[in-house]
Amino acid sequence: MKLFYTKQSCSLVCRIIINEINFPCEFESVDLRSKKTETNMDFYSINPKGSVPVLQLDNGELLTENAIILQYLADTSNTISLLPAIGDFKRYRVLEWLNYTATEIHKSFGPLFNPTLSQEIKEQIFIPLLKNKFKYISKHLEHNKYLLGDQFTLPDAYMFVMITWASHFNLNLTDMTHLSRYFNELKQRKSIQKSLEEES
Ligand SMILES: N[C@@H](CCC(=O)N[C@@H](CS)C(=O)NCC(=O)O)C(=O)O
Repeated sequence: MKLFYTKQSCSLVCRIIINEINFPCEFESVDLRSKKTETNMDFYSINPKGSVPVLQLDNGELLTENAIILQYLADTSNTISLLPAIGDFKRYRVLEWLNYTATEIHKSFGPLFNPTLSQEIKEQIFIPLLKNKFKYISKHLEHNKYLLGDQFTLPDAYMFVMITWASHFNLNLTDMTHLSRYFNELKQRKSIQKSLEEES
């Protein structure tokens, strides 16, 4: 198995889960500007969408879309603590948070990465929108250690990476005490520390 990744991007979420389940995996970096991989392959030939993450399975199959790769990893390794099995309603609660993180949080960062938008527009429109979403999450975390209560599950890895992005855009979250507590605890997690070291 091989993960095509870019340092500090959303592919870090897949690396965290790979480390969480201790799956043997190779890693090949991708330069998202030139769309070339570390071994000089044209990245579009691997993923015509041009985005990381991509998981290459041992049979050559290429799987894209972060939230789907995460489900594949949890299901294939049978790690029901990360994603409960089919038949357990809790599975849909995990997927509910996973989808929210991918579609509402991750995608809301899009305009902040856009170099054609002025800093003023980012600060007046897009940063407050994201901050409101983080406020909702912080409130949820007031009575929950993780997004799903006492159990670390797939969306926690995703949310961790999203919170690391916030600091790159001067999105000050320090007044959100429950979110800060959650982030600081996640930073201590072995799989997260290992992943951060591997991408430092
Ligand atoms: N829908 C994709 C989006 C992934 C995505 O946004 N990847 C970013 C890095 S975080 C990327 O590769 N951007 C470069 C591009 O799309 O050209 C997913 O959920 O996996």
